[in-house]
Amino acid sequence: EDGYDLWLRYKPVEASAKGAYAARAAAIAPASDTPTMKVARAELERGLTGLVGKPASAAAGTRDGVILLGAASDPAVAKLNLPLKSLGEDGYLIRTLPVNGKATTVIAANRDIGVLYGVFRYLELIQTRQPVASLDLASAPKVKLRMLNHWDNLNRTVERGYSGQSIFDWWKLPDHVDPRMVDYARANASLGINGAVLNNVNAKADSLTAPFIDKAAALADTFRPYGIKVYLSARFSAPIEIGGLKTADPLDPAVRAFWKAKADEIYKEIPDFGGFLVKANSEGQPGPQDYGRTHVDGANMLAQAVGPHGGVVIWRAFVYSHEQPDDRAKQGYTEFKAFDGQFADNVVIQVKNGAIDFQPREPFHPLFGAMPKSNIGMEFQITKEYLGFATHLVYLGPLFEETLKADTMVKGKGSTVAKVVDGQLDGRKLTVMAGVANIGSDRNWSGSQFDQANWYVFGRLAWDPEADTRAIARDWAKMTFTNDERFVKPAVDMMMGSREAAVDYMTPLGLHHQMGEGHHYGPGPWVSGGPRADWTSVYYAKAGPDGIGFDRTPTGSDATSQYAPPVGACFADLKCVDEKDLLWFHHLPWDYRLNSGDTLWDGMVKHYSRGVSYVDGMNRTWASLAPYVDAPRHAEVADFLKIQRNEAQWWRDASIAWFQTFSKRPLPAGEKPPEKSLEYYQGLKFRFAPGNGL
Ligand code: BDP
Repeated sequence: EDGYDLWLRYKPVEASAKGAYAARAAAIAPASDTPTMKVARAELERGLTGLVGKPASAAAGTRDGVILLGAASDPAVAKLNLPLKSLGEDGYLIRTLPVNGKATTVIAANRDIGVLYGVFRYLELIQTRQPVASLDLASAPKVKLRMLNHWDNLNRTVERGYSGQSIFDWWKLPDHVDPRMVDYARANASLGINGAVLNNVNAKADSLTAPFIDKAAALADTFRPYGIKVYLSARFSAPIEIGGLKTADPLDPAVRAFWKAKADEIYKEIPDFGGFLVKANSEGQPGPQDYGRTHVDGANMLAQAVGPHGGVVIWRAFVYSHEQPDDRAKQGYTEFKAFDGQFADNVVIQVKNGAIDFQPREPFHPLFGAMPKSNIGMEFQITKEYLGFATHLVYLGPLFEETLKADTMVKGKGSTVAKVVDGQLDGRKLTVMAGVANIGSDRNWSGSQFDQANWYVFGRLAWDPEADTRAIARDWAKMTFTNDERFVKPAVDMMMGSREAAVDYMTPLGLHHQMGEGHHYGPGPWVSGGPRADWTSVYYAKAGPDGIGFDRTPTGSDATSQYAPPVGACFADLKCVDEKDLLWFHHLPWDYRLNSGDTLWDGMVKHYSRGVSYVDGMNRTWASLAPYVDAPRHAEVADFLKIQRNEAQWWRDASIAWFQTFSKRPLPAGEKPPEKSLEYYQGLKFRFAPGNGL
């Protein structure tokens, strides 16, 4: 196996359990023949054939063990009077009931797509060896738009991509659609993902020209039966670059006409086009501020163009100004908060989970909960730009869950980020959860076997932001490897601690942005200079003889005041702030006492070492799991864990060597000195690292 089949392997169930499943899944009765019902039926047949044996075709009620697939409007389902209403557009119900006295399983939904989601769930039940003899379950997604954002360039390079080339082959499209596109759609549909932005947020206007629209349309046609809409990142200056205009000013009538005509042109080719994703006035991208206009002017202009077609505009809040303010972490909030209530109904503001940039750990972004009159979407990064790329085993479930469970307190206790994102808190309907994809042309899709789990957990959380990420990891491990508990338990334990380990060996105790320059590979706590202070490591660590950490309390940048008062006050208070966020919010002396009784310096060193030890433990665990995993996948993971072990050590040693020049303290007893000199680590260059600009 090479990982291509992801969690949809459908390997045979053990002989002892097979009979019971086969009896319940002996035949399939699709209630209609729409494109989505066809793929639902095909998936069920494929899954059952692999798991328990090829099912027959039979109408419901003619024999025991028929699985009836249908939407509310299909007569075979309608006459069963099932409680489908509360399932909404995408939910499903799976129920065992007698039809003409014959044991039947119904997978029903309001729309065909819900039936497909139900089919995947049914297969998952068998894949994870749960009973199916007497089912009564229903599930509906809490978030409306569950999207992947591909940072894929039109030349097939992928920004921050660690798994090969872009899977979108613009050269051969639209005449040839790679069969892989179907597997991509199946995998996403199995999680309920229903949107894909095809191109990088650092967009080229070319993606909006007629040939590229044709190509996107071919993908849209392929994805449609799987319920996946395509979206495009729109370059704000496209009216100049491809429209022959002199300006992209959103209040200019010719510019507005350009976007309206462009939207009309796209919808002619792709009638269910999702809409535009926009990165504006951020990191050099063009935007409305270039013309003295605002985010509202820009977003609402585009919203007006796609609105009549049912499209949305997803406008990113990842902005920080060119004026280089005192604290980059404050910029998103500063630029957006005041606009609450002014964005059009079909605009969503997409906010990264934290206020800086997808660091191994960040406190939740202060915009969550701060704009109740706007649609606020979540942007997570699945690709591990700051968490060791594809070769570090880091399960992101706990990172996502930590953010989603964080309490904004804006409406009292329990005002979690999850409730902002799923719209519950402010009664919002247009909700978004986006993940920056880790998918590429590698056979294993995600660059490593375990990075598939990050795609998987993102999708499951987009469906239910309050889901438990350990349970999700268990499902994933069972489907991807084996149900043998002797594998599942240790593998999942290892996954669950892996993110904390990365935090420990990279940026413990609230440190952040300490990585290598440009490519972001490896440690670079000494990075300084360059065009912007807030692209350097020294700006964020603020290490000096007096101590370390970024003071974001009222005595410092006062970023804490962007949170609801009880939250901000807690972050600013050394007695209340969680130690995991300590140096994010506080600048503290090297001999500050941690909860453990250690000094800050000693505690930091121990965290780095703890991270390295955890990776040692993962290496041992994985070695012991060899009997349960096929050789090729076991070997790949083992190789990567060795890389991770060496790089964790490198992170520890380089960081300690650097920070010791300020702390001027010895290492705590029993701690080994860095293997090499600071100059050695500082001298390392990585021309081969992805993203190095070669
Ligand atoms: C940062 C990446 C950069 C992206 C940017 C973004 O380093 O490549 O373009 O975020 O989100 O994480 O726009």
